[in-house]
Amino acid sequence: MPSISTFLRGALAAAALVLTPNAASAETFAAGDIVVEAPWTRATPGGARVAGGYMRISNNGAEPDRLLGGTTTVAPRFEVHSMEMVDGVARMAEVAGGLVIPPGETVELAPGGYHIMMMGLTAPVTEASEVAGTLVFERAGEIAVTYAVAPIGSREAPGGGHDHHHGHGQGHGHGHNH
Ligand SMILES: [Cu+2]
Repeated sequence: MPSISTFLRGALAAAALVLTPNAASAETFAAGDIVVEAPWTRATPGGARVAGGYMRISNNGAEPDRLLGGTTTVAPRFEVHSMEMVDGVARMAEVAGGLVIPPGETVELAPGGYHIMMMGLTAPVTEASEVAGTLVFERAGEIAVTYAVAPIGSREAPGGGHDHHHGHGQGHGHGHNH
């Protein structure tokens, strides 16, 4: 008959196996009612001064919040931008007053639309770069995030999408609320 400690070791090993896929992807960051999923940026060509950043931001609270700004390890300036086509030309502009995240909704920052802009890059971003920083929200406060880095010119997050199910059991260890 196995001792209780053998049993516990087995249970802990099983728990570790279940948690490993989450820990390895490490792509959800949260504070208060705000959840930030899958932040990513892309490698920049030599001489580039700016890099965009993308993510999904969900507000699980009952009040609107706003993304006001932030910091990154790769550039001294951080702005929240919109992008729209004006007479066939893509125009970026800083979002005045911060990007509103309505209660119960998810706002997608993606190429061609809202994004964060890291301005005045101190070195090129490469796929080996560690890009980290903070996002500052009006209500939720500061959230520390790390960005996955996609290849130069990439239009989507590294890994090509966001629904990875490798056959691990449903309902274990995931923090998703939608
Ligand atoms: Cu921009």
